[in-house]
Amino acid sequence: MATTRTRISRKKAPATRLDSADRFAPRPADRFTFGLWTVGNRGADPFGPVVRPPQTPAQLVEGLARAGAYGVNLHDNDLVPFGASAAERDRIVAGFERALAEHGLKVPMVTTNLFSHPVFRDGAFTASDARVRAFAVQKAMRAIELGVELDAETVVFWGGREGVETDAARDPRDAIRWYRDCLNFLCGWVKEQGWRLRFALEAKPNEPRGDIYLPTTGHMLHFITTLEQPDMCGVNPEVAHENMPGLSMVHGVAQAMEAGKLFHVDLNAQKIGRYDQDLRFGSEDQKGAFFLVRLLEGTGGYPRYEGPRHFDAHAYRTEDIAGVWDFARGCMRTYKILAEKARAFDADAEVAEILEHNSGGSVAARCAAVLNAYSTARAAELRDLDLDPEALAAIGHRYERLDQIAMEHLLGVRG
Ligand code: GLT
Ligand code: MN
Ligand code: MN
Repeated sequence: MATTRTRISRKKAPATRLDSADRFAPRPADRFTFGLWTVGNRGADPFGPVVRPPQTPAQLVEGLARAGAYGVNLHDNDLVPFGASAAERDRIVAGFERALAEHGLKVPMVTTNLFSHPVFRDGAFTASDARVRAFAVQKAMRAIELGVELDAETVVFWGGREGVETDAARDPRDAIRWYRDCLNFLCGWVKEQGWRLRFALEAKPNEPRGDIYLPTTGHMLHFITTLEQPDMCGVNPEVAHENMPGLSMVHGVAQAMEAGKLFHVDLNAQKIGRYDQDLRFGSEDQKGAFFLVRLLEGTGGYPRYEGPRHFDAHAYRTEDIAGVWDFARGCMRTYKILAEKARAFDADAEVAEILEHNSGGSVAARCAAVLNAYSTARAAELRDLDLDPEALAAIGHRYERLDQIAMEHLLGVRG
């Protein structure tokens, strides 16, 4: 009986009818994207096999368009099986392009699977054997050509196998140098072709390797400054990857934005300290998700992030195919709900008043101006400033109140 009711209510909840009146309904203009590997995830985990039937790339494109997404991203082998002949590849890509055109979906990002095939079990760009590194670069070149064919703007590099279980394997400085050499090679090649592509490097601290090189967005940001074409390269931070080791996604993304390096973003959810869960966006740590959306939308200041909002997540293993689309709609709706909450929070007069209280008034403005850039005169002026640490220390900052206001916006009782 319960099953029947569920089935009936699913049929009776026509996404289209509800959505037309629903301000949180995802629309292509929101620029939401998913990977073929996300909505195509079949629920296998290290302890059990797949639980959902396969969906073809064309079915996934159709489902995403119906759900209101803007685009679909892919690994080379999400679309073209490893080892396919050139003719087979061309046939598959042509069919996929027809599906994209029919449903009006874009492919803003492509990436290379440099982690599944056993050839990469000692790494791809950082493998000790240069033949493996050369094969990895070859494979990335073919994936980039596919991206160019599909009109992608961004190429993501997630080095899932770039790491070790034991540092007896190699000197990590060799790994970092080989990583750099491979990226320099690919940047040089892309530049020579005249393609306007950008590379987005995605960090992860561990899993599947015991330790992955360049484990955080911060590590990646520095590594990029050592490349031959640093302007071509930015980062692709992922919520789960920053949260696994207990770091703040908001701070990693903010650092990337401030450096002009947020080229892509992987949205999902994660409980701190666990394996990479890739949960529905906003389904854990709603406050973290709220401040992340606020940052991306720019409601608290600074320019908005204009790239696609990509969800690198998948449905719970409990779900059937209908549940996969519940999952996808959930990611997008939660993003839009949080964007509305962020706008309300930043338009809240009491928020503005508390932030103003903490900025310290006219003497503080003078201090900020002095600190803005060093000069001999400013150093002298700074020395003469009459600052009373005891008086400053006595000021309460009202963050309990401010955070409670954020909570009340989030919980839907304010704004
Ligand atoms: C893989 C990984 C993701 C990366 C994808 C891009 S593949 O699913 O867990 O975080 O973004 O290679
Ligand atoms: Mn990711
Ligand atoms: Mn992940």
